[in-house]
Amino acid sequence: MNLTTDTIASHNDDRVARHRNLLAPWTDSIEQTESIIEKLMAFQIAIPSWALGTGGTRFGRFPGGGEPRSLEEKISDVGLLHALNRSSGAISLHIPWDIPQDAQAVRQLADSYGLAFDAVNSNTFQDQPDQLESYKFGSLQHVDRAVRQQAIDHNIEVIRHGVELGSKSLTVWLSDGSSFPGQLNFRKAFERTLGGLQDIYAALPDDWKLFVEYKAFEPNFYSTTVGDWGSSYLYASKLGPKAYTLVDLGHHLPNANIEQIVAILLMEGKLGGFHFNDSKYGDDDLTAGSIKPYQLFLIFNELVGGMDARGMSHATDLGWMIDASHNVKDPLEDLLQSVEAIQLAYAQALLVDRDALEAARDNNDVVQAQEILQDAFRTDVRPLVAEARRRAGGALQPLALYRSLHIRDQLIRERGAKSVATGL
Ligand code: LRH
Ligand code: MN
Ligand code: MN
Repeated sequence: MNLTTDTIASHNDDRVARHRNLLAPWTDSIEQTESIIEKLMAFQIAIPSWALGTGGTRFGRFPGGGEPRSLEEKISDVGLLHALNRSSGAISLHIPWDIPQDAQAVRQLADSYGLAFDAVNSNTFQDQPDQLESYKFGSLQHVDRAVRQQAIDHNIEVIRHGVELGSKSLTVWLSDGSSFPGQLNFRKAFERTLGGLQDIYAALPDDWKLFVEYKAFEPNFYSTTVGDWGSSYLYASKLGPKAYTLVDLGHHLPNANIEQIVAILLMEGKLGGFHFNDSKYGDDDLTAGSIKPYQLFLIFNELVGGMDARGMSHATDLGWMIDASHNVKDPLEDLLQSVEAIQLAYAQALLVDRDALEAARDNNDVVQAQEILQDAFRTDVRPLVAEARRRAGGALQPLALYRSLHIRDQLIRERGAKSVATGL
């Protein structure tokens, strides 16, 4: 599906007068406004290849039709999102759900849409039909050396695919853990897992990063071997300077203070990237910002403050990615919503008066500190995000344009009503 610049221009022409009215109050503080718009234009959020189909739950799946049937069609879907919002300029692959047959051709295709390849992800949480050993009792933690070696070899194979595509990082999420007390020797499981990660780390190219993603629960419900940011940090520290912690917002125990975790990891130079989503109960993988938008803002507040303090670039120094699932929504619509929610939180965090906030903190002025944050959070920054999109060549209202063009109907006609994308 290709979206022409003319289509976007005519959509914008119809809306630009109203948009300019909404933007008018922002011209009073022109320097700050321009600086925020520039930062938003540079900010890209990677789309996971496995979020382009309807995910479903373990109880059922209700495919909406027109789902991508191949890696090429997944790239085309992300290309479409990027054409609409100019902020989804990367795709993250999950191997073996996505195996590039001809890496050069796949790379060229992505390039034609202006897409880069973000982190590649390994999968040792499912058994594949042709595999010798089973991951039923874990992968890198497994008591059997042969299982561990199979998982190590798989990760090295994933790095190889990533190198061919121009990716620069590997995300390792392990479902390893135990379901019942007594099942596992925690210390031995940790040591075996560390040994496996060390072998994978040794295979990383010099300019690559390894992201260790943690998760407190599921599919094991008693213990997880990389269960929290503390253990991920420990693995990353023991591995070396190319290893970092990856924070998936849905992987914490209820009410965890994620913004504090982010602040500390960033301070230690060990925050590598994000999987953005939202949740009410567990790893619900809902649209970013749909349940706890204030939390998303508070996380961005730490990111902006912490990254600026370390002189890091918001555009390049962290891996920003969505990790969501869609049971009842059109995946492409949901992804447009998530990207916008992330940009809004970022823009609001850029509004925070950091000097005033520090002064309030130093004076123990709790009320003022809270007011400063809430003032930024309650500001409607939608015109800024829309303006950044317009200047970058995107649509003022991506979702409205997507709907008015009946893109899902077109995809169903092209790919069929029963196409099902690979993924969870
Ligand atoms: C695990 C997870 C991890 C996987 C993805 C499919 O819950 O967040 O990032 O790779 O889901
Ligand atoms: Mn994740
Ligand atoms: Mn998850």
